[in-house]
Amino acid sequence: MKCRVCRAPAVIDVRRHNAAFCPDHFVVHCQEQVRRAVHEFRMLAPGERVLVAVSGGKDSLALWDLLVDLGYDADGLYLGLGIDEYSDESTDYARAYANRRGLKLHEVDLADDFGFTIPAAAAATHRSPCGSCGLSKRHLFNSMALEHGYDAVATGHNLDDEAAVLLGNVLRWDAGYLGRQHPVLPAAPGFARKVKPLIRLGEREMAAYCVIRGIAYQVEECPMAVGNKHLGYKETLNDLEARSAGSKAAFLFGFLARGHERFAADALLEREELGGCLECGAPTTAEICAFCKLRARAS
Ligand code: Q46
Ligand code: ZN
Ligand code: ZN
Repeated sequence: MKCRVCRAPAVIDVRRHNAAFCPDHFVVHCQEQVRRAVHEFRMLAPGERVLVAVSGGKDSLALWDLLVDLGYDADGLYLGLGIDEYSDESTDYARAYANRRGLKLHEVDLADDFGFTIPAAAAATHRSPCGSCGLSKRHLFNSMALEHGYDAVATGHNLDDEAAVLLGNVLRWDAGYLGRQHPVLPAAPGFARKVKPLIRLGEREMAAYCVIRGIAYQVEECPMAVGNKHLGYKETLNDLEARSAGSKAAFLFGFLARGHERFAADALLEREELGGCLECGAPTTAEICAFCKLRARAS
């Protein structure tokens, strides 16, 4: 296996591109893919300030690294979820990376700042922890971005994540979610722009990127993910990909090119019916937003 660019021994092959790379050219390949995604979907303009949602895992740290190296003004935000040692370790990885590169990391802690943890929220609501977790992340990344004047929030969702979410949405034909599933959600009153610059890179590529760049990250899966449907969708797509390289990317990018716009109106309608939460001001269809309700129940 030789590097496609320089013919030196390759350390990773990317089957869907029919290519292999040496360490240096693999890093260039990842940068190229992010540059292309940002450009193609008009995620960020030069000079804009980005808030990167950092979890301490490979995707978000690789994303931060790539954006900074591509010249973006990118700070991080770490959200402490209170999931035992998993969260403690994840905090350490996020801080260590920020320190090493001299980058600014904002930190918000659910327990210290809002009086609850994700396990407590799951117990109080009798629902899956991931529901409360996703809700809290969306709410707090958005409110921090607005409060600190960032132009966009960037998340580390990669090709595998987005294809798995798409499969779940298609299996239920959830029109609202399909309309919102896009690598860029534009800003609107009460909403910061949301972007997903890793959409052209797979999970395996992000792990390799971190190893090559010497970025230490949380390798453990979140203990609350067990039995999560999302993991099953990923496995199914990996089976398809093993039989036919490129099917995952074809599924996702085909939807974005030819399917998404058919659902976009459903998602826009939902946004128009929103007022401000009486407690925190966030956009909501009710008097009190879902995050403030969760906080009241769980704390
Ligand atoms: S962190 Fe949160 Fe994930 Fe853990 S509780 Fe579920 S959603 S699995 S990305
Ligand atoms: Zn090379
Ligand atoms: Zn609220």
